[in-house]
Amino acid sequence: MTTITLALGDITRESVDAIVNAANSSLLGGGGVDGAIHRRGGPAILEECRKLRASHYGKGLPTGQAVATTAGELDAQWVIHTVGPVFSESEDRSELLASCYRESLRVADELGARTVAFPAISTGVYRWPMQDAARIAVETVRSTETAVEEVRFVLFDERAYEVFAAQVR
Ligand code: AR6
Repeated sequence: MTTITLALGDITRESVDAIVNAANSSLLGGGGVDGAIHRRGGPAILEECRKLRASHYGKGLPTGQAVATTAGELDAQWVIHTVGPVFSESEDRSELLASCYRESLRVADELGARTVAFPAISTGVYRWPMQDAARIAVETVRSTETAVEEVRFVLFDERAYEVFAAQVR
């Protein structure tokens, strides 16, 4: 049974087994959550991302997939990098966003992670409307079979927190 909890603030301050990163296919860093995780986690994470690029993802990590690295100096054992879809008005990419949550939990299970913190994937640079993103996130976690005991959604501002809180209630 997975419990969903919510937190307000910076995901890089969380103490969990695994922190999920809203990355891009390059796996080589960026802005938003991705930038914050690499800044606070230190160079070990980027180093492992580079190795993963070279060994497995020459063309980049495909959208909707997830892969783990060390968490460097973060208070976690692993960072699970997943690539959310860019929001589109003309094409329904919900399945790809759901896949990010499912695949991240699958990787968490492989690692043996019991507590996992997620940001609101795709709701920043990738422009996914918060309410729809929250619905997909919560529905997907609730319908995924996993040994993860706690999924903690870490929301960066109060509005996002309220939107997720309304979904969880
Ligand atoms: N802790 C928790 N949430 C955060 C933090 C933080 N430290 N910083 C931002 N957010 P985004 P995306 C929220 O843009 O939309 C990067 O450049 C933010 O308010 O980080 O999936 C990558 O390299 C928003 O609600 O990720 C990709 O190129 C949510 O996290 C691209 O952005 C996601 O915003 C991915 O875009």
